[in-house]
Amino acid sequence: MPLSTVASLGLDDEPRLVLKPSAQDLAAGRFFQVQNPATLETLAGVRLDDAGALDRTIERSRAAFLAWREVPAPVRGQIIREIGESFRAHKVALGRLVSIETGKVLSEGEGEVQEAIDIAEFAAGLSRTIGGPTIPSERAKVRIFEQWHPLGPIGVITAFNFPAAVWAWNAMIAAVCGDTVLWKPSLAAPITACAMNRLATAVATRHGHPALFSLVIGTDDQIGERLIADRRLPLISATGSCRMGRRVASVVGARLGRTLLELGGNNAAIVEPSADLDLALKSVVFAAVGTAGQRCTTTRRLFVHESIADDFVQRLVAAYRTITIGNPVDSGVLVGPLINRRAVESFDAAISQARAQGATLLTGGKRCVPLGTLAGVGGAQGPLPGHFVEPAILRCPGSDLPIAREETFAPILYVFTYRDLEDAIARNNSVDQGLSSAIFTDSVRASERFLSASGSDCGLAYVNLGTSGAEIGGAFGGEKDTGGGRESGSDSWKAYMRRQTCSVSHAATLALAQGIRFG
Ligand code: UN1
Repeated sequence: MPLSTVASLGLDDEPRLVLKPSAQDLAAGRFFQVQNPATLETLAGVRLDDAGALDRTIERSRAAFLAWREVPAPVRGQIIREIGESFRAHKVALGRLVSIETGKVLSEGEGEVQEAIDIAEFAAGLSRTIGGPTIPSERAKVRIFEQWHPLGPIGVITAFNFPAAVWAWNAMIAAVCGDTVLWKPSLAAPITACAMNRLATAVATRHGHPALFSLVIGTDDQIGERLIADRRLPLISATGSCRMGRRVASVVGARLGRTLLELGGNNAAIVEPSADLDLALKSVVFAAVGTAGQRCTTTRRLFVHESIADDFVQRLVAAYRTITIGNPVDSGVLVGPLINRRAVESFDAAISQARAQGATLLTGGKRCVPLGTLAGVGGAQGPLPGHFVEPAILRCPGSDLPIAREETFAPILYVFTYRDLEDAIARNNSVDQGLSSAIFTDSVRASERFLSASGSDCGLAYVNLGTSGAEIGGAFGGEKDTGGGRESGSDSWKAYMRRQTCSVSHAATLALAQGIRFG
């Protein structure tokens, strides 16, 4: 699936991309080859930045910030709204690019672009509403109020699995807040990053702000480490593994910078006997196998009440067997490939460990070679050489399985049974991560119990909806090892600004707070 299928994005003259990098450039680490994970075709070579380029980009972004912060927020909002319109105009091509680069099916690729459009609209609205409260002063003729100011150039590190939306959650909000944005995308999905950044930059440039958004592409050693250590970046927003988040937190923390972390999830769904089981089944299947299990919000653990477990699990297995695996751009395909060989190896290893720990493999769990549209040969069909696996369901004995405590970024669903809702909630909460959670029930009591202070301990809690597929309007993020950050909607904008508490007196004499008399 060549890049020419997304010609409308103008990537042909993107200076960072070459069709075929030379062997010397590859060996010297100047270029990196991006592969289509379904066909293994090389999509393009992407030029990597070195330390000097990073330094210049940060400097340019800092200088741009000094001008951008002076632009009134509602005017900034109009520019962001236009950027959203540009994403909308290119939605189909961008969605296709996300599909061919990350392996997610077309409708999910387009859905991700829709998230970027939505957050741009949200940000535009926000640009006329952000502000702080007025606080009663204990002194006469004194007014106390809070105001919010732009923070600076923001470093945004994203993962491969949402190469458009997660940047947009950060970038659109940061930009209306008056910040500039420096984006380090995953090396597994840098072409989508080039396309998104180009579209945003074209609009920003038309309005005289060519360095509002910048891109730095490189390895963690060359670029990532330098980026997080750089004091010119007051906030680093990072999405990825818990291991990566710990590193970011320690380096940025050591320089007393701010972090916004959105790390791993190990999300569970609870199916109560009172649930609408048809609805629960569909929701669990999408949340467990959508994006081939490569969302941080993927359902990885399922707790089914023992009274309905056998029947529900049987239906789940039957549903899995109807899932079409293939090239994600082909119609009818629901599950595409994993992102790379390493992901397949982690999938294999987790399945073997689960079995060694006593779980029974009910379906899937193997590598596979589906038929589909092949690389660059005009729609010819054949066996696809990419990183394909069959989504797995494992029935687990007892209440715990060590491997189920780990996040394996692949479509593996560990199924447990439970007797008491209290026990299911405790097990939902028993893992290190705390991103998303769901309960399926028609009982108000069960639902309220799940949502109460001693219920789910996750940042996201759903009732009669699966663990994935959040809308942009709410704050997105999770607790514990998920990192505690919140991005996207609600009041997440506060992370991208600095708060100033202002006290103003128009009294003729000095009055000190706390009743202090002095002289
Ligand atoms: C991610 O997997 O990093 O809630 C983000 C969801 C999507 C975002 C997932 N809106 O599944």
